[in-house]
Amino acid sequence: MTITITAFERSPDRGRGLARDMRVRWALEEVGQPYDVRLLSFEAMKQPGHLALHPFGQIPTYEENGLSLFETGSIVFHIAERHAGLLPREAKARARAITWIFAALNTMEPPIVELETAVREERGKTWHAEHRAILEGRVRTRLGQLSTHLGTAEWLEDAFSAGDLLMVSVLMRLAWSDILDDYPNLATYLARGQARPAYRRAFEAQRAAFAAASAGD
Ligand code: GTB
Repeated sequence: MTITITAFERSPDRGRGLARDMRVRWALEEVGQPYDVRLLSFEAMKQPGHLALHPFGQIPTYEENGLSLFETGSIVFHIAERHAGLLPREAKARARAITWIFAALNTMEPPIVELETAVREERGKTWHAEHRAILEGRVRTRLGQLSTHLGTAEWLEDAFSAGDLLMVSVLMRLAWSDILDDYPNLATYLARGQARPAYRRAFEAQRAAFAAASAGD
């Protein structure tokens, strides 16, 4: 069984782990599944060949034995369901871990991405500071709640799960700011996730792909 994922040929973050193929690479590394990567230019992502795999013309996609998937939540969940290591076996613990997948993507990620987008795209506007403060307030509300839940625990539930993988991946998106400094247990949680050997392997693979694509420049 060969698994093939897609990723940016030249990620705008220069392979620093922020593009979403990182989540899929990390999940595959956690469960010990080898994978191939098809690197795509921005133009190729909008061509019919890729749109047949991903209706929105984005990365990552996941292909395995005639199945093709898009959306990192769905892909990570699929991997976690089929291989040991990312979801507990016991039914209630498993349901809780799956809940954290949705919480990371539906509750935490939208305000974080909204803030990041505003900071990137609205800087010159006269109302930017006011809008930014509103968006940052929403992010801080969620971070405060998450921080309270986590407390002194290592992971969101008893053991590391796909929910933690996605939550850490979402919190990484605040790396451009110092917001997490105000939530020390979340900063430690993020560092704990990024210290996992599977994360390091995935990060190195993504970085190497960018370096190889840029070698001839
Ligand atoms: N909901 C989808 C999922 O989770 O799979 C979102 C997929 C998505 O946003 N893909 C982005 C993409 O293909 C790449 S990850 N964008 C190109 C397009 O839409 O045309 C988003 C991303 C890109 C770059 C950085 N970076 O350089 O820091 C960070 C995140």
